[in-house]
Amino acid sequence: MRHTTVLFALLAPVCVAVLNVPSGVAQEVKAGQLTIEHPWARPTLGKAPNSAAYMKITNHGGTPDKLVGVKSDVANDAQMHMVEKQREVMRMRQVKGGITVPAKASVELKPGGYHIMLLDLRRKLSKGDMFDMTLQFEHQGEVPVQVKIEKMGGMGAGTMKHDAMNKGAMKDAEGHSDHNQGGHKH
Ligand SMILES: [Cu+2]
Repeated sequence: MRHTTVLFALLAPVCVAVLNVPSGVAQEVKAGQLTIEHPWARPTLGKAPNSAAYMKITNHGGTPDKLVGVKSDVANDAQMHMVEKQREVMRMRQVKGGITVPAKASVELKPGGYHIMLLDLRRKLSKGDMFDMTLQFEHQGEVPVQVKIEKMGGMGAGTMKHDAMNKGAMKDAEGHSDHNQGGHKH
């Protein structure tokens, strides 16, 4: 896939330039055949230990890629999560094996669906601030993005019982209820 390498080389400087846009401008990061749009996370309430990050990932290429990992200095652990309906209750679970972005398609991480759970935060997340996050894709490799901390609009999370998790699935159930309530209170 020689042309892909060349394309990436051409896009790399653009990527750096995009990362330097002033805060307040919606972020869009290009990396190879992928575009990452509007990475954002919820501010923490009080001493809430966790938060969640969202974004839209578009794959312009002819082959699928997969988000297989996430890292950020802002949290001791970052996991991919999915919200799903089980017996009329919305629950979330960790996504094992990654989130596939099909060829010529987009996957949106948004409240009520896929999200990146930021666990055991090292600092408070305040509205208007930004932090760095590194996305790890199966084919594209590492893609750094800057995540803007924003309050969520009316996106329907009020219908969700996000804290009703499978017992023992994770050690952060408390934090999840904070994360959940954050969506309701805003
Ligand atoms: Cu979650």
